[in-house]
Amino acid sequence: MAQIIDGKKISAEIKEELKAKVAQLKEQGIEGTLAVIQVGNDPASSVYVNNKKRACEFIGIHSKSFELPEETTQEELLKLIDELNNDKSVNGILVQLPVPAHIDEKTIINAISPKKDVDGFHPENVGSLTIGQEGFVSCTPAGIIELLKRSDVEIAGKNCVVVGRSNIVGKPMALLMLRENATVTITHSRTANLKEVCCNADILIVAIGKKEFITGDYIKEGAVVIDVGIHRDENNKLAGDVKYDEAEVKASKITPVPGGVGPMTIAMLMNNCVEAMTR
Ligand code: NAP
Ligand code: LUD
Repeated sequence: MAQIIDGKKISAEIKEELKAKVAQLKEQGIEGTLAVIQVGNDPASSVYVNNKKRACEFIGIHSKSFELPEETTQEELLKLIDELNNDKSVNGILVQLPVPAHIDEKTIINAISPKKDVDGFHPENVGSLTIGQEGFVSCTPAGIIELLKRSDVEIAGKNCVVVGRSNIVGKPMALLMLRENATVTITHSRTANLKEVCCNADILIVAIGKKEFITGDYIKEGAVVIDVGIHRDENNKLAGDVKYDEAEVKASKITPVPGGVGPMTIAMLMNNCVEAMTR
C-alpha cells in the first residue's frame, strides 16, 4: 500500500517558513502586496482565489482583490494590469485562469510585468526556466518538486513520465524534472502506447484533465504517482486524473485529491510573492 504524500501538511510547513521570512522583511520595512484578479464568477476559480487570499493573510502580506464582471472587456482588463504594473506598492499580479472566451489569454499573460508575474506564466519567465536562469517558476510544477523533495523521493537518474503538455503544468514540470536530473518523457493526446510509456515511469506525473483516466495498469509496481487533476462531481466530491483506489495498491508513494498538489500551488505562489518582495 502506498504512502500518502500529504500536500496539505507540507504546504502548511512552507507557509510557516514564509510567515517567518515575511516578519523579518517587515522589520526591514519591506511590505508585500499581491493583486488577485478574477474575471467572472466560475465557482472553482472562486475557491482557489479565496484560498490564495487567505494564504496571503496567513503569511502576512496584503492582497488586493479585483472581482471583475464576466462582461469586462479585454481593454478594461489590460488597463487594470497596466495600472498595477506601475503601482510601486504591488509586488505580484495574478489573473486567475481561465478568463472568459472573449478575452485572449496570451495577450493578458504577456501584459503582466515579468517582475510581478508570480504565476511564472510570462514568456520571459518561461524562457528563463528553459535555459536555467533566475525567474518566477509556475507554481504547480514548483510545488510538485517541493513535494518530492520533502517526501525524500530521489529524482536524479529516475525515469519520469509527465502526462500532459500544457504551458502551465506539463511543460514547466518536464523542465523542472530535467533540471533535477531525471530522464524525462513528455506525453500527450497523440502519444502512441501511452500505457506502456507510463509503465516505464519511476515517477509518474499526471496533468491531463480527464477524471480517473490513469488506472492501475498504467503504473509500475513501486512508482511514485503525482496527480495534478481536479474534478468536482455533482455532490461536490473531488477526484483526480488518477483512479486512486487502483493506484494506491501499486504505487510506493502517491498524492491524494484533495490534499495533494492543490495546496502546494498556493504555497508556491506565496513563495513567489516573498521572492518578489526581496528582489
Ligand atoms: P490542459 O491545458 O487541458 O492540458 C491537458 C493536457 O493533457 C494536454 O497536453 C493534452 O494533450 C493532454 N491529454 C488530454 N487527453 C489526453 C489523453 N487521453 N492522453 C494523454 N494526454 C492527454 O490541462 P492543465 O491545465 O495542464 O490541467 C490538467 C488538470 O490539472 C486539470 O484537471 C486541471 O484542473 C488540473 N490542475 C490542477 C492544478 C492544481 O494546483 N492542483 C493546477 C493546474 C491544473 P494535447 O496537448 O495533445 O491536447
Ligand atoms: N490560474 C491557477 N487557474 C487554475 N486545491 C490554481 C488551483 C488551488 N493564473 C492562474 O491556482 O495557479 C494558477 N494561476 N491555478 N489552481 C488550478 C489552476 C489558475 C487548484 C487547486 C487548488 C489552486 C486547491 O486549493 C485543494 C486541494 O486540492 O486540496 C482543494 C480545493 C477545493 O476545490 O476544495
